[in-house]
Amino acid sequence: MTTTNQPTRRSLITGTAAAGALASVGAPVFAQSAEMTFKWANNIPVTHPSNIRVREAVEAIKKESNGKVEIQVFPNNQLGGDTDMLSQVRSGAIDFFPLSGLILQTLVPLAGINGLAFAFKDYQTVWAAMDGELGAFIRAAIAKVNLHSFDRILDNGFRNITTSTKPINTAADLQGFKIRVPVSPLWTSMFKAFGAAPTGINFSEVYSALQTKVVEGQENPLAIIDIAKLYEVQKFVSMTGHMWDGQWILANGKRWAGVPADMQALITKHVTDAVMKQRDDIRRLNNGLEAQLKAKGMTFNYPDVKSFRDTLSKAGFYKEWRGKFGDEAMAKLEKYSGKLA
Ligand code: X2X
Repeated sequence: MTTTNQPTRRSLITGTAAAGALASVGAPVFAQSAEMTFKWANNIPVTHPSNIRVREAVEAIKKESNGKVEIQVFPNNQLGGDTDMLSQVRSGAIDFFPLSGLILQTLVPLAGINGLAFAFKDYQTVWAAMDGELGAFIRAAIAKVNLHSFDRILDNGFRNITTSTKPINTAADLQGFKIRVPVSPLWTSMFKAFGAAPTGINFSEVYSALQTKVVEGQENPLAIIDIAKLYEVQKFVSMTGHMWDGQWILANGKRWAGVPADMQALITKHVTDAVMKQRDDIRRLNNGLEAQLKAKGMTFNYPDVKSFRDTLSKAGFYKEWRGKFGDEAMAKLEKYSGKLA
């Protein structure tokens, strides 16, 4: 089986052999010059803007540090799925790891708050909140578990539902629907409240879960649907835009604290620059992706979101999460989103 969004055995072996060959040529040079070597790992295919911009940042950091700071990037779940990588960044086995706040929620409950369904009406509101008071409040909670989080969050995007079986037009179409969600309490709760049958699966397993019909559908931004080639195993895109999701760039707290201040500043500068460019890339990608995905055989529909919001309200979804996040946090969110009920 060759899936495009995860390394096959063959590509892993070839990759290792290639790395070995390179190492025998290049390693002594790096070993002598790099004073600090870091591992950066993520869940996203190499062609995604997150990885393109990170590679640029890594180059710039290496150059401006005169080769002292070397960051190795392991994309596409090479080091394991998200829940695995979260353990690794905590233990120090990896140093930098971009992760959805909603998946981080298993460790930092508050980090899922931006995923409350239909909280953000547009990107302007998203960035005002996440670069403003709401984001600062979330990062303070992240710092408490000894993870450093860079100030600017990567865009993943507004999420839409795809299926192999039928378009989702109203919330009623989700009744009993077998859908993959990321491993996260808020995501599972949301789709249960819709009446669906959600299963928490790491992104590393999503393509094959869809291909083997373990689940009928999933939800993701258009950029992911395209870049991870989910159109090969899904037919319908229902533009629910039910939540906005981004990735906090996390660093192992102890390792980060040990990096000299000037090097911290250099890394932060280029990481921030990469994030701002990545946001712009995703915005531009989104504009052309519907036409591209249609050309690849997908059928689009634009549901009225009212039935989805009403279903969540009736199921007590907002009430439950208001209780869990607490009034202070909800006030920070609602400053941007308006009242959620
Ligand atoms: O796992 C997903 O669906 C993804 C790729 O969107 C996240 O990183 C949350």
